[in-house]
Amino acid sequence: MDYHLRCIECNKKFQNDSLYTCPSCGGLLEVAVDVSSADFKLDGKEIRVWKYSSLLPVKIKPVTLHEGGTPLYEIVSSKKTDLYVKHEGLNPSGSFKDRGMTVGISKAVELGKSMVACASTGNTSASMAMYSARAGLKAYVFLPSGKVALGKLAQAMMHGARVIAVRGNFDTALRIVREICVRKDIYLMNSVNPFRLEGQKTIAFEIVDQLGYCPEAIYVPVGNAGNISAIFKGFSELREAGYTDTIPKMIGVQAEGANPIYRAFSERKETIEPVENPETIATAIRIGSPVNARKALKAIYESGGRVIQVSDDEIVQAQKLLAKQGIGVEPASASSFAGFMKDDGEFESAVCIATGNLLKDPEEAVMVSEKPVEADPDIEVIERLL
Ligand code: AN7
Repeated sequence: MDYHLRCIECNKKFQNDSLYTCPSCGGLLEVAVDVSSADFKLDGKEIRVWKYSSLLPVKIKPVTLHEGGTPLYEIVSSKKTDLYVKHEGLNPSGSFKDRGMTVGISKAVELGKSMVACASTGNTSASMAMYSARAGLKAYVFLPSGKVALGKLAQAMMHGARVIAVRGNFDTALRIVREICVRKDIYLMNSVNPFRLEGQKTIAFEIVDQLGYCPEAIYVPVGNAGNISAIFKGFSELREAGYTDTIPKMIGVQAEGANPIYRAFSERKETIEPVENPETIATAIRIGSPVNARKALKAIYESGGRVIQVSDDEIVQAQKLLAKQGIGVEPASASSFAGFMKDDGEFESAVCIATGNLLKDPEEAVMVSEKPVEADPDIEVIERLL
């Protein structure tokens, strides 16, 4: 498949896969793929990331842990919409990041890199640690100290990454890792890396593959804003290749305490003002200065979508409602459903992306759930407790 990197700001084209941003204007790059190469059928069969390899810009045998192919659950809601939840928490490391990582780590190997790094609110680091272990690469992870959910930290540590807890928030950690990657020739795996987003666009491919049609709206939790950009790109490619006629409205959902994209959208702006001290129970999206803001805002405007903000309370309520239907997700992942519940958009069909697994943040789950009842091992006493 033919592809090149293209700057989303100045439109310049590049054939050098090692770039992250435009050498001439500093803009974000995207992978422009030749969609006429697409040779998969959206027939609902054998769904996983590498089913769509004809549109994935990797030239070697990929590093894979069998990612993608996540279930699309029909769920009951109070609205008239045919509603589905795509449970990305059922990927190998428990989040959607694995889709990007299988492509990103394969690209690292293809480029001959031996070291990779990322700043992370947790899930990127867990996924990167896992895929680097698989590929035999050295992994360096930069986390906002004390602000990463336990399950994610455990994964990064167990899979052998070198973990550095930076005294600062995610935005600070990202600034540092970007500089370190340049100094030390380490390959950067954050979503400023355009190849990561290529993997994540397969969420769009899978939705149409599973549903057999293109839904009217997609609700996506937004933190660093890579995923919503990637999903929009996926739908755009499907339309360009003739698989669908329409593109869903991309509806971004942010936490009230970390809402720079919401604010920009409310004023119909193309760029964001960073939120200085982002705060939310959904630590995964506790991000004040999203790198992919420009891509995400384009996706939202071009698709006729919008941005909704939700409170921590609304996030927890949504998490509990999903849990009641057998779908266990971490707080950030529930924000998409919280946004749907709050929205007055009357769609015939919609998909909420649940981005990460309940087990990622066990401390939050314990904190917001009914506590276990302690009891002596006495049948009569225990019977009365039921
Ligand atoms: C569960 O792991 O940024 O808008 O460093 O873990 O593409 O950033 C995680 C983000 C949503 C937001 N849901 O996605 C990281 C990180 C979950 C997440 C998001 C994240 P983007």
